[in-house]
Amino acid sequence: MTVSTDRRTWLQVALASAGALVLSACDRITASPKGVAVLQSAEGLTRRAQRLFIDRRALAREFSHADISSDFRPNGSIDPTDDDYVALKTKGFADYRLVVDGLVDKPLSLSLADLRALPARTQITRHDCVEGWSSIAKWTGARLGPLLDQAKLKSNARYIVFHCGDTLEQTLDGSGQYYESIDLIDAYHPQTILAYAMNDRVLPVPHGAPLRLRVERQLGYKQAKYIMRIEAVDDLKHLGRGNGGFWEDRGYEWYAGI
Ligand SMILES: Nc1nc2c(c(=O)[nH]1)N[C@H]1C(S)=C(S)[C@@H](COP(=O)(O)O)O[C@H]1N2
Ligand SMILES: [Mo]
Repeated sequence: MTVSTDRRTWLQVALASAGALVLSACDRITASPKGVAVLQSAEGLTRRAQRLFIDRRALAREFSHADISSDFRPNGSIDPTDDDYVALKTKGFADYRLVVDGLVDKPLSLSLADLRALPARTQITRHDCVEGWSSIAKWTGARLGPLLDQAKLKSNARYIVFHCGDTLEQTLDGSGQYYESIDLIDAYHPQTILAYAMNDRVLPVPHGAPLRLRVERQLGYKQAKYIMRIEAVDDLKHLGRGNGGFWEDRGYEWYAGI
């Protein structure tokens, strides 16, 4: 998959810029038999390196108006046929409510007007899909951090789950419903927003109307569209097939950082 290639390239850059310090650490690692096993596991090394070098709180690059893509293509679900979603869409999302529940002291049920009244952020960012395409758009939405503060996360909350309105794969057990999850570092990242507008217009259905996640330090499949419910949890095992997201349940990595 292109992700791991990118990560290896990134790792080379990271190692090169970290210079002698890392090289001497690597020399020590290779000197021990256990160290060789660690180095043979590219995945293990990548994870370790990410923990060492990535500042998870750094901002994703922002672009100018001139950079906005005229051909940002919608991907995955583009017009959900699920009954509940169709009913909401038919009424122009007037009855839409975002439910915020799980490990919170104050569960919320917010209309689009409520969401628009929350602290907002606008950003022009690049969306990178693992399929190998990228597009730039301007997103406006409610910042997730202040919203979670309003719901008062309990101290044992560790992940934020996004339950979506679309079934991407028809399965008997319902595991084909799209969902995603992020940790609290990404949830409180200043560029993490629940977007209701794209390129200064109401978010269109193909791109996730009425509400989609922008979590700008992550790959495309983490950008959950058609968000119906946000749940705070301490563990991801009870959701879907237990890996924290629709694509994660089908083999993609949960931490899709870029
Ligand atoms: N609910 C939902 N969210 C989703 C998907 C989906 O199929 N359903 N596809 C994901 C993938 S793989 C990508 S690349 C982006 C596509 O966003 P776009 O349609 O705005 O281009 O949405 C992500 N979020
Ligand atoms: Mo994607």
